[in-house]
Amino acid sequence: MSTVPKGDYDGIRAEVKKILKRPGYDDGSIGPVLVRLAWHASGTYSAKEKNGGSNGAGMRFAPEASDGANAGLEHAREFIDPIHKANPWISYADLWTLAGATAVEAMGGPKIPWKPGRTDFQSEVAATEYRGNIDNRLPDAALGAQHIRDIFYRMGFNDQEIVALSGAHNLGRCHSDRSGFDGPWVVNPIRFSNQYFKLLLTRKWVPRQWDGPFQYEAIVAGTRLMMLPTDIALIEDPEFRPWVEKYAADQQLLFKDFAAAFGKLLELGVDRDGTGVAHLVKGGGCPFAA
Ligand code: CCH
Repeated sequence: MSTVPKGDYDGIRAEVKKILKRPGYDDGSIGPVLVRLAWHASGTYSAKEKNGGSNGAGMRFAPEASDGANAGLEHAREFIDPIHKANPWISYADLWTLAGATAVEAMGGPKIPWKPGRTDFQSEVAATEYRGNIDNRLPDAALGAQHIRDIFYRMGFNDQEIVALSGAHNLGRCHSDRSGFDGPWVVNPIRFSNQYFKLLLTRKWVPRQWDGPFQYEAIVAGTRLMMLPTDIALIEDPEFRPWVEKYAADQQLLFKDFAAAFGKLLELGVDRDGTGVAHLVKGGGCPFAA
């Protein structure tokens, strides 16, 4: 791991790219789990309550770290930690979001707009005091379209953005020891493309007969692929489905819309001052904040 000059974010991108390949781990890349880390760090945001989001990197502490929805993300945080050790000038909150953005790009996806300036909570007390209760803010894969809307509308996304963001399930896989679900969505899960949308529309997805949680499956090119109930909701819902069809037909459109929506996700709750710093001092006075 190399040390790069303070403020050299392209240098950090290069460091992230260096560690993505990992033979023996999942499908040979830690890229997908880094994308999930960036998403779960950001996806706690509430536009109404104006709390949650990536600023602060609260997932370093309980209760966020031990939230069941974040099971497995300790691996992502460990994978990325050596970059922070070598470059302690970057905040964890910036590093996690930049790593997710970089991973998408390195796996063949679009360039994600990303800006630095996030700061880190210094302690669990600071995180709790500043954030308030942000439990149960992430989606439950066993539920349907109404739940997806409740979760993503809370963050300020619309139906089109929800479907575009779901395109991230072109990457990675479910792990029975993390979420309980099992398997990848596409045949090559370390390459970003619109395959996920194509497969949603063209395969016959049937309930998997197994002891695990309810999920769908289809055998494609000899590989058992999966869909979550929330994935299938995207083709069953009359407002979501046209977007699935558009993205299945037009990968360029997906790349453009995914970049915009993922970039927006990483910015949620990041309020910078005139110098570009997103402070964690609410009203200028929280004694616990960074
Ligand atoms: Fe997701 N996702 N996700 N997801 N997700 C899982 C894995 C990944 C839901 C559930 C799950 C987004 C939206 C949703 C990724 C990116 C995004 C898993 C398996 C579940 C369950 C976890 C495990 O077992 O390891 C649900 C529900 C929703 C919405 O309703 C969005 C939005 C994004 C990013 C933009 C990525 C990447 C993975 C693969 C992680 C890995 O380790 O391979």
